[in-house]
Amino acid sequence: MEELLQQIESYKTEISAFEASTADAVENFRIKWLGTKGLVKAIMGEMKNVPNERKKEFGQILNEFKLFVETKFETLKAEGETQNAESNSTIDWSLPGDPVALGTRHPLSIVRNQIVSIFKRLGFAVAEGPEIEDDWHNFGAMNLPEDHPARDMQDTFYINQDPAWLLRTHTSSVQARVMETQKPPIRVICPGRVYRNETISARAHCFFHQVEGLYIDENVSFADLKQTLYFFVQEMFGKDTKVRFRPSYFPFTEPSAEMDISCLICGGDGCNVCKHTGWVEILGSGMVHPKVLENFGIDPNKYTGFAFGMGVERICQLKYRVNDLRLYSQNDVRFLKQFTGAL
Ligand code: 2NL
Repeated sequence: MEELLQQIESYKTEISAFEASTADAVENFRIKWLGTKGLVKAIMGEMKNVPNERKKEFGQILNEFKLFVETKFETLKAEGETQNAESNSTIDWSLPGDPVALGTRHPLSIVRNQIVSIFKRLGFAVAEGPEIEDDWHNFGAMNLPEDHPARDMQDTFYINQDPAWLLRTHTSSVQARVMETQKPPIRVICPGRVYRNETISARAHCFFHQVEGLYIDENVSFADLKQTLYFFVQEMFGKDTKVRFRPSYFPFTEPSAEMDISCLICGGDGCNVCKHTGWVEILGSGMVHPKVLENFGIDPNKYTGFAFGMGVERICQLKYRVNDLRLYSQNDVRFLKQFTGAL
């Protein structure tokens, strides 16, 4: 009997000291004390062990205790509700939200997308292919002789020598796969990453990005090549940009030409970027070599075509004046977050 009274006193001390900061804590209080398996029920169950002459006295103490617990519970509940009401009223729903930081597109992606979208408007389809290639699609089909320096271990990353598996050195291998599976007329552009065995520096990297184009049909002429690339330059660099073609050599085109544009930096007056010539080279091009057409069963007497290839880094360098190729692959946020182009 005395033990029970002591127990009730210590319960009362515990309950008086109890504070709830969350609605969950209030509910846990209810379950612990007032629940069907709670401590109030449990101590009431002790009534049967109390001697008859003290039952009346003890019953009164128990009723008081129960009321004490219920009052505490109501207080806790009321406190929680006023807290809620207060915190609701302190929220200013008209305040602007926390800004979500937007990422930026990689400069090479921006420029690649611009190039691709210009050629799409001219009716070119986009084709992609594997970065790991065989010797035929990368070199053989493109009319590169067995002893061509580009085939050297010094220049190309070989995965396997014999048979040769390698990292493509240009995206022409994708056009080769297009010619393999499609009949003329063919109009494709092939954007992608290519690999060369170079020592990394500001001006060279072991991988870079290209967009190559191929157009094969009846009566495709060098004039078509010039006008198509001229249109591209005007769209890409602005209406005032001038172009010039210089004779060149590639094993896969004949004749071949490199195209220069008037220097964007100095407007042709002469600066470091154009090495004081007023012109900067932006792409290589030419009429598809008859041997290349024959390699895919396309009759060079019926069909002709032009092709071109450009480096995306080079064009990006001109548009954004990036002076070190390594910046493109270092993923330094301070560099990347400067490019806010939408494409
Ligand atoms: C350059 C030069 C060029 C091609 C790429 C090509 C593709 C086929 C057939 C013939 Cl399937 N040619 N591609 C032609 C001329 C030049 O790229 O300096 N690129 C950065």
